[in-house]
Amino acid sequence: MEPRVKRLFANIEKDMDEVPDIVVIANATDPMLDYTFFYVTRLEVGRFEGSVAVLSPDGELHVVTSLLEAESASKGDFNLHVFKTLDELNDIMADLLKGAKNIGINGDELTFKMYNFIKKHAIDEAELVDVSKSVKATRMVKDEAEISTLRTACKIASEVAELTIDFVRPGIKEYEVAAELSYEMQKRGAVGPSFESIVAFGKNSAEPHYSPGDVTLEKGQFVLMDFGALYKRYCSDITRTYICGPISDKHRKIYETVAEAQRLALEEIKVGVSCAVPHNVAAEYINSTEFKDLFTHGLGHGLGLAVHDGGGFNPKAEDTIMEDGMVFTVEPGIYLPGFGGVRIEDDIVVRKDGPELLTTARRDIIEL
Ligand SMILES: [Mn+2]
Repeated sequence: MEPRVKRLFANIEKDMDEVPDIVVIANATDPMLDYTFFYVTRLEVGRFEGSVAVLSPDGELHVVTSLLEAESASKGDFNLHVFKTLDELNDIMADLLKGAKNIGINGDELTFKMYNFIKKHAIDEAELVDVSKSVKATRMVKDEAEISTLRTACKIASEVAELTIDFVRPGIKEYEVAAELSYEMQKRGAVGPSFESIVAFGKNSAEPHYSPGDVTLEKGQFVLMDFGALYKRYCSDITRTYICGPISDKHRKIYETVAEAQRLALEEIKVGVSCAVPHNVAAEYINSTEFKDLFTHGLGHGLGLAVHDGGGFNPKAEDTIMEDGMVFTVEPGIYLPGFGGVRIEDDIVVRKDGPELLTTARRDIIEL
């Protein structure tokens, strides 16, 4: 019995009129993998392309995979079906889908090819129904095992963020810093970065999704680094903005405004509060300053197996109410085109009385 499967069906029961007989989660080819597969199987190692998980309301879990992944899959606690030939795969699928008239699928993360694969093996009268809303709600609330893994991913990123204070100096290039971030995270146990690192100097820091280039750091520039560690499939996501001195009044004002917006937003994070509130509080504060309209994105996003793991802090999230164990980023920013930008990003767990900070790197204004 897998408690995560039970939780998914409990959410389906709340969200839908009819509970499907089974839910089928299917991976296509990397990167078109449904991370829900790894959520329910808890498998930390292996790629599992073309693998399938079949979930039942009683919490039972079946996994179908090829011989290539048999060794990795044997570490899991579920009913394992390994196929060697296509005929064997067809037989296993027909057997697992036998009698299911109503089959739940994760429409948000299922490719058309795998949809047809499920349909091909289902009985003729079977109906495929989208349960992605319930999948998202389930994965949004992390259990303590997930939070513990996220804590390690965040610790690695935090240590590396503080390390950059020692080696980022005028003359270094953006891509050199990006390489150091990856190297230092992997030296601390990460399997790699959780996404392509952003390292932006000077005016480049005004582009929220900039890619590091052949750009040399000069005095009087912002140094914005947005990166994260991938650890046991879980992602951290941190942003620190330092200033290659001297710090001007303008640098200081932007930095302190973003820091205050983040502080105000963090005060609004607790169980029972709407996910729109922290964003609105941060945005209203920034809009009350000379930097009006320069905070151009949502305050944060869900974090877990994916860097954007469903849900977030933004004006449209009004109907999502914070629950204990939800994990989000909190990342206000101000972007001045042609000059530069500041973003400060931390990862938090929603708790009853306030946020639990997972990232711990220094957040005060730092001159390099
Ligand atoms: Mn982020």
